[in-house]
Amino acid sequence: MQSIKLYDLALNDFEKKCGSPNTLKARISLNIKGIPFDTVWVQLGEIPTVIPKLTKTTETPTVPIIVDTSKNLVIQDSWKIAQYLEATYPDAPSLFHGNEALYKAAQESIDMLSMPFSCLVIVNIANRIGDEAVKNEFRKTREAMFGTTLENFAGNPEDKIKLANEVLKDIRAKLAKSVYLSGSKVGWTDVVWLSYLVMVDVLNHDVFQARILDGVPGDNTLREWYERMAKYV
Ligand SMILES: N[C@@H](CCC(=O)N[C@@H](CS)C(=O)NCC(=O)O)C(=O)O
Repeated sequence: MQSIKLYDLALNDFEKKCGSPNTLKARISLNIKGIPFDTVWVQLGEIPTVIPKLTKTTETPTVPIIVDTSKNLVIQDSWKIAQYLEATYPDAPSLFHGNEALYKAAQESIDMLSMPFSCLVIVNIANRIGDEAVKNEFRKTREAMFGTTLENFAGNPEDKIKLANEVLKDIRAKLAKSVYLSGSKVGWTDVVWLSYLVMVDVLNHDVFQARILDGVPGDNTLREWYERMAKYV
């Protein structure tokens, strides 16, 4: 049993595969740092009861959280988890390479570019997020947030694949020149992009493999990086 526990989002029928970009950020960060941990899988419907018991705050309950039992510490939010790991394990491979502000800004830009990737998975998430009551609640809250049905929000998959590949042009160009998106060493930009791409791989596997990873004939830069990063997922 490890002293660090990562609370991650369970999806129906996925046999302990993580498909949430937020929890993936925490998972990949722990793995880059080489910190052993146990995963506690939580259903979406359990988050409001399980998480506040641990965080003991009034903050809206979400995953990921990590619990460090050796220090009696609970940290909520993927960014705060990365900051905690960076500060607590300075000798392990770095996530921010001394420039946290730059990486925070990079994440904000990537989050804004992530829409076509989310569109490619939203209906699949809605169908796998828990029992019927949880699925209905997920659909209701998201449709209220988007102001339309999930299917309308998802739109035409061909359009979203095209948009996703447009967005990835810069990423491919960067990877043609450097081993990692963060430069010569792996870092937070790799963590964030990998999290979004693994989400699509887990939730829309065939489209991801054939149309995104191999989306540009003759260009293997993205696939080679993705395979290089697989050990951190
Ligand atoms: N800013 C947070 C966002 C976390 C978040 O929204 N997590 C989702 C799962 S991906 C969640 O727990 N949602 C709870 C709910 O919708 O009730 C982070 O980066 O950790």
